[in-house]
Amino acid sequence: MKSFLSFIKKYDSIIIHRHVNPDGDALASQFSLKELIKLNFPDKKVYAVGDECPKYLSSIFPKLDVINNSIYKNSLVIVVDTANKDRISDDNWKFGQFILKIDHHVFVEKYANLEIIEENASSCAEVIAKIIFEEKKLKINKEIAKFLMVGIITDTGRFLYKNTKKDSFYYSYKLLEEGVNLESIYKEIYKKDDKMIKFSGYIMLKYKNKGEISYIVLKKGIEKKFKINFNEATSMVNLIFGGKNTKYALYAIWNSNEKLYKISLRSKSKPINKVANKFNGGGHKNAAGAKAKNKREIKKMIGELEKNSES
Ligand SMILES: [Mn+2]
Repeated sequence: MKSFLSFIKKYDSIIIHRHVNPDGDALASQFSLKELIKLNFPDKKVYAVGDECPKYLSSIFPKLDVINNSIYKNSLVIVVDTANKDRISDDNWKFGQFILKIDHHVFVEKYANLEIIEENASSCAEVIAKIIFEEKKLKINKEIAKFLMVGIITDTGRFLYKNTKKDSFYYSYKLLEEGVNLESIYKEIYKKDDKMIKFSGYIMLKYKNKGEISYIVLKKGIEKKFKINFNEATSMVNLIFGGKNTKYALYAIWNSNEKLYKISLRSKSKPINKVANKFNGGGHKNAAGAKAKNKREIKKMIGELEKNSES
């Protein structure tokens, strides 16, 4: 952890990246670090870059920075919440003078000069909170604490998922001590509009079961039918994961930009990240992502999950 600070001290310009299609934890990690560095080292220039923030989080996080590429060669680049380099939003990350990774995903590949990975942490925000509270000299404020809280809340599904551990509560306690208002965060994140409620209903009605697997392969262009965007239509996998006989869930949605199915996988007990690795993906033991070119590949993936469940 000491080395983390020494690198921050060394650079006047710091650019923070995270994964594509950012979730609450990716943005929380990015903006908490940005504000943390600005607060403790006011002379430094800090930027948070990447693709668009999803609508449901846009009231919580500030706007992303758009920067000139020439800044990179003298900058420290920090990549948060991203296990493999293909998932980093904005290819310019590699032009940084020094690359630092902070993550909590299962290790996939080394792409940074220095990697701080805590596989047992619920979220990348929890890793950052740990760094802050262990490094007693760092100042924190309510805004930073709020961002970190959002990261822990969203990655643990409000302290519901299996990645919720003692430390998740310990650091949440420390963050609440900074004056974070939990109720207002919940209100901001979990407000739903009617379109999303109807889309949720559709998924719950249409998903199928095969043995211990619950799955749904959404029709191409389903977003248009419900007047929602791709990001809103993605990551609804937990809706089909609750059945008492369900041990695995697979949620497939067509990504028309990449021309492939984006798959979310969940497992209640046995690890599925190895299955995800076979299909161009990766992630955690119980929650992972993968890709498939067509329905035939999705069938194969379901076959692999069945094998996994027998082994
Ligand atoms: Mn995360």
